Amino acid sequence: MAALEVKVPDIGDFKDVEIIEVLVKAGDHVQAEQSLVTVESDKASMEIPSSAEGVVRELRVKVGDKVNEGSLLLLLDSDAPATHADAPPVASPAVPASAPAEPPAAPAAAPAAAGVEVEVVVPDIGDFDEVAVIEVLVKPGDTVAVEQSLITVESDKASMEIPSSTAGVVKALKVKVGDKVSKGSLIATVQGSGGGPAAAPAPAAASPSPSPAPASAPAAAAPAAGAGSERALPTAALPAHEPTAPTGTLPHASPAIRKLARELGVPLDEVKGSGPKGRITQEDVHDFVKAVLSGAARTKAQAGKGASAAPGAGGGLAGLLPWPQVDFAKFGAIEKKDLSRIKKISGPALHRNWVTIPHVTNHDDADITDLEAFRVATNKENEKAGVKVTMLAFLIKASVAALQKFPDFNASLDGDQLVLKKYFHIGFAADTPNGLVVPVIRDCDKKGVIQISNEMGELAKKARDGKLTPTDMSGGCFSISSLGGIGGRYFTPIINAPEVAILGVCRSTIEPVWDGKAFQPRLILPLSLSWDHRVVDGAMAARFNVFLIQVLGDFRRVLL
Ligand code: CAO
Repeated sequence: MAALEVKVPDIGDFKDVEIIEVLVKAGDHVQAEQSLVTVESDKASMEIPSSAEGVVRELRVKVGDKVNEGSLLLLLDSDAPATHADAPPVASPAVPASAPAEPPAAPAAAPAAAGVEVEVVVPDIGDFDEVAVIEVLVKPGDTVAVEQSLITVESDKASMEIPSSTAGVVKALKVKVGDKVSKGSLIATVQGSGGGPAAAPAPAAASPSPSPAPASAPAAAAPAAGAGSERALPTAALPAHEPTAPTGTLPHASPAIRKLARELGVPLDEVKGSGPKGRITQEDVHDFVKAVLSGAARTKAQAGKGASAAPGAGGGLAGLLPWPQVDFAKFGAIEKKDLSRIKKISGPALHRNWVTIPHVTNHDDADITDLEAFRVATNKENEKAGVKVTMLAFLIKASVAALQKFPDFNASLDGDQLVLKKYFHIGFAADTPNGLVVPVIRDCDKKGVIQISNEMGELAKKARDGKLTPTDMSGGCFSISSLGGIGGRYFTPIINAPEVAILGVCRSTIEPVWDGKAFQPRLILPLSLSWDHRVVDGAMAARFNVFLIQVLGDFRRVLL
């Protein structure tokens, strides 16, 4: 099958534009019109669609390449007639419906004369028609320069910033986010500063609208701000060109990223771009959301409400005070250290679980004197085989028995329903040099304590070596966090959502236990069961612990 050459179609006056995203890879099946790459100039970005359906044989571009109309993007294995391969992309159905003219270049304008109000309208923006305003970048009172972006418009395939045709102070905005605009639509009235390099008298051709400009002044009455053809300003009157984000707040992102940000309610101008030239990537948007949800960052809107306006003002959560901002260096020497990758991922999840699940923790004690004797004997018997069973493996097996008796603990909430699981996959918290991970041992109901112990050893090693796969950590029904090898008495483990309970275990110690006649030395294991009060209630949790303690006290009960 002959390969079809897919080239950049007619993209208006876009020249030498950079590819900022490649949206497909070799082997992908693409539809006609499906976006292949995103290109971006300093003021606009656009997705370039495929001219035909087929399978990508070979990519001929990469991120960072500069392309023009006719540049070869990729080879496509397609059933389309071979002639299509050479057909100029402009003739293909793939021409972006909204292929814009080069983002409205600096309109040939000058600072309006001091005090004169000029109506700034949408200039010629190619085939863009009835496009949505997605951002308004200035507000009344702002001083704007010629070419400074005023609004951003977006079609389904491209976004573009519309610059001011004149310098001065914004008097009134005539558009808001969500409005549809076309060539000639009135954007704002700007009162000329009269300053800048064009100290010349107001150009007659600027035809300012009468001052004050009536709000209803038709766009046609504002030639000063219209398309270049409507103005005839002396070039000498042009102020210095300011091509880079003059306000410092213009988000540099592709249409897809802008759409994602709007869907998530992310203020894109507050996101720090990590891409080339500070471009905002999808990961940047996700990281921003995570940071706000975890309380590590606040949006300007949240910060603006201040500490006194407690509701909705802090830490990304309604009703909380903002996170204290302290200059620690004022009090002594400090050192900053990045959180590990695991902590960056697990932190927001732990925070979500802690604040969204109504936790209750029941602390209890289990007498494991006989079980410990059995464990020691088992290890002695299997010493030669290199088998070593720790208390945690018995706890996993005992927990399965308790989950079987109390099925609501082996469940997850799904809206108003409880999803009861018929399988018994148990997660255990493992401490690694980089942070906490929770590998999962599958089908613990079908495995013996020695097998569970062996699998636990393998998973714990993988965890320490940083080699756990997502599969190793998924599918858990219930988790156990054991600090038994370290110490401590009781603690409050955080439920590992979407599970509904977690068992915390600390170090066992010999304690005097009254048997009715005398104190006996018994090995006591402290237990802490955290449970989700939306699913479990206090009585059920107490029964779960009582049963677990009975099993640990006499392990034969596992068989019942
Ligand atoms: N009481 C007394 N001793 C205990 C015990 C308990 N409850 N649990 C384990 N021990 C002993 C073991 O028998 C072993 O003793 P020896 O070295 O004499 O044989 C020693 O403590 C070390 O055990 P271990 O920790 O290596 O093995 P484990 O099966 O108990 O735990 C693992 C394995 C991977 C869970 C553990 O190493 C770990 O990472 N624990 C930390 C979990 C954690 O961080 N939880 C907190 C989560 S919330 O931040």
